[in-house]
Amino acid sequence: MLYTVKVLAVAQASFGSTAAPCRNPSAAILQLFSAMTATQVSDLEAQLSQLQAEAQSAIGEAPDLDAIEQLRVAFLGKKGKISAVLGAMGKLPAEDRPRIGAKANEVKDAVQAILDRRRTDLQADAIRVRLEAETLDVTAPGTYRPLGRKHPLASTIDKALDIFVGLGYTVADGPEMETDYYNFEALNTPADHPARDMADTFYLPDGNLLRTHTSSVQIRYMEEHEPPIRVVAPGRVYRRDQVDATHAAVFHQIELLAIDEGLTFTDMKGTIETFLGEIFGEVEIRFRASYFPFTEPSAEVDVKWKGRWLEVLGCGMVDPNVLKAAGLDPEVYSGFAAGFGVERFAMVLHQIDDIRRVYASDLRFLRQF
Ligand code: 2NL
Repeated sequence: MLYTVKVLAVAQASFGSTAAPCRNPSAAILQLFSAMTATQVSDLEAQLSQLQAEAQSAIGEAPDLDAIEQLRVAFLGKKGKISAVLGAMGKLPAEDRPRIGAKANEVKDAVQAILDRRRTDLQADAIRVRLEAETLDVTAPGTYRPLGRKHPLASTIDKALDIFVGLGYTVADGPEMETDYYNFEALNTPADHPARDMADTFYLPDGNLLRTHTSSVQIRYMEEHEPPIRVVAPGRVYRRDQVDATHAAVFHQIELLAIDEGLTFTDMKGTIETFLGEIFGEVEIRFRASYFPFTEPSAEVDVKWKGRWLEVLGCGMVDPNVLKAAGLDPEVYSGFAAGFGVERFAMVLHQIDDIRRVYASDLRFLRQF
């Protein structure tokens, strides 16, 4: 390095002394080199050895991989110390070139080897430090996390939906705040029907209401989908009931709806028998004639449970007026629907005596499921 600077200074001085601008500066430098004495050549050799020693101690002290890289650039880089010497090689007297060149390459290889060794050592150190820092005590006691479980309402909903999905139904949901149209009007429930009484429904100041069943979801579904329709709608519903052991103001319902050409009451019976058989096991079932504004004919279904008839579900053939409201021709399409309360199912299945228990979030109760 030092040497190069010296030579350039001489070269510049020599150009400066020439009156005309020099057209071929490298020729001028060459001339200067060829005039070099034996002392200057051995000087160069000494400088190369000096460079190697310098690299050896600097690299040996390099604290990290970044420092190694900086040293690599400083010694071996394109603009590094050794390149500076190699670059000047062509300007040496021809007889000295091979020797100095060989020496320069020797130094270069030596420095590269020193760098590689130090880099490997530093990497090994880094791995050792990390391994020590990340040592895992496999004998340490674990962190206790209590195992959660499904709420009986959630597991009842899941079980019912699994069965209907197995029968080819699609699960749908919709808003809990509804318009009068989707909750009543489209379901053949006229304005003077008792279900629309202020005493049964939570009306909101803007004229909307809290849905009293999930049928509204199915009306919305019919607006968006062409038959054949197989849809099941689970969700929270609201009624202005006096809360007691068997009534809550907020409870959960699952409704199903099937619309197609040629669906009959027999299709409905088969579907409901299959579903109840899956949920309750092999139980006796009976259909009793009933009334709902949105179905005709309508029925209520009881299961023989622990020796007694228990009402569990309402159903019927979709009323032609409901089909018409959904834009379907009742001469072409028919369908059946059914609805049941999830709490009631859960209470029957798990022998829960009071509906309020399933909302109380009392772990002593919930842990049993
Ligand atoms: C019950 C009885 C029922 C329906 C719900 C329904 C829905 C549409 C059209 C016709 Cl979109 N019907 N749903 C039909 C019969 C009974 O629920 O006791 N629910 C708790």
